[in-house]
Amino acid sequence: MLEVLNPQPQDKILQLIAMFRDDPRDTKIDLGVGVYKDANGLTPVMRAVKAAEKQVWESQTTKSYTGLAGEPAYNAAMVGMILGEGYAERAASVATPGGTGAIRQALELIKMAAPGATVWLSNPTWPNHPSIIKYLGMKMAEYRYFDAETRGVDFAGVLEDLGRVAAGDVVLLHGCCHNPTGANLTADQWAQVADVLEARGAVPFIDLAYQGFGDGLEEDAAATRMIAARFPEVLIAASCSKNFGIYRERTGVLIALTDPARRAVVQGNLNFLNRQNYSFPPDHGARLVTAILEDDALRADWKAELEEVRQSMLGLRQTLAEELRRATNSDRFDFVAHHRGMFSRLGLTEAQVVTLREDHGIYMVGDSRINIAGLNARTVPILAAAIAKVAG
Ligand code: PLP
Ligand code: TYF
Repeated sequence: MLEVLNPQPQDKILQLIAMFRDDPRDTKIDLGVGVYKDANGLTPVMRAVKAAEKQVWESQTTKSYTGLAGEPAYNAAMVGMILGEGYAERAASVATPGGTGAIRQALELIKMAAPGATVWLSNPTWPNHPSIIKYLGMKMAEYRYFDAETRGVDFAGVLEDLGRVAAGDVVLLHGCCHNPTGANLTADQWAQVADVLEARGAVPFIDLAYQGFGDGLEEDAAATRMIAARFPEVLIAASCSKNFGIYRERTGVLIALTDPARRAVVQGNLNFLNRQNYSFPPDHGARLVTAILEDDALRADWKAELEEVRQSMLGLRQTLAEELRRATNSDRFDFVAHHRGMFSRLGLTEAQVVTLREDHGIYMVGDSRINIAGLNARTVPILAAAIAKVAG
């Protein structure tokens, strides 16, 4: 049986981890995979997460199964964090293994409900989006998103392409902190996108993996909240990997907003999908998140630490843009300071990315996406000088 299997393409982002590890140079710099790192290059367990783990360890009396949808308290806390108050009647939700699990379950739900629908993806997008859609045998299309010249959003392209979406198609939008570009829609542009989707009769599907990493916890949910308020049906796949720093706990949620009259059936279908794929979702990370969001002191401390993380990335963006100005004697990399989230796509060629890796030991994704959090005060000028040398 297994002899018929062919090798599968590897994830280019994850491949970089091994390449970096195997590079013997101690000057090497890792700007690859999207994991937050502090000034010492560490990905610490957040203070509130540690405290919540202690609480859980002390108070947990059983590890028996939870519900198929996960703990109701987790789902409610996540709906509250993402959407605010007022969605209990409209929101069906399931805990999932990470944001990826939520995306996968959302796509399976779409496949069950609308097998002929096309899922529209931004060009570019996170590579796992097209990969999972292809694996599920679903139809997909792309809308223009990134302007290679300005390194901002090609908004005319976005509107033109979304203007071709058919009624019932699904449009996947990054709720904030676009991966891989770092270029994001303004509030006004979001409203225009909503107008187009509404006019076309499309269903918005929001991937929210970086809430709190862009402009702030509330600010990063604003677009999702606007969409939730305007559309009768919305899918939201959210991840706690980054904003709670619990990557390996696999903690996410899928929220399906629907008419209150259909909520119970939609909820039943989400439970069904969990059961088909893995029965009960992981609980440990979800339990920590619930403990933090439900406790005023823990929540305040978590928010404070998340804000420190966000500010440190903003500071790095600012100094990198300044160093690049100096090193290239131009303002053409100023966009780095305007991007938001962990990533910026620099707009370098693949050959330049290879040169940075081979000659300078600087590792970034092949499309020239850098993880801002991989930098620190010492390495920012090194990166700027190397970019100036390679692309100046
Ligand atoms: N969506 C995007 C755009 C991402 O960058 C990520 C990666 O972290 C995810 C979803 C899901 O992440 P995870 O499955 O680790 O929660
Ligand atoms: O884009 C990133 O770097 C993160 C982490 O298969 C990631 O989203 C990358 C690849 C992958 C899973 C997570």
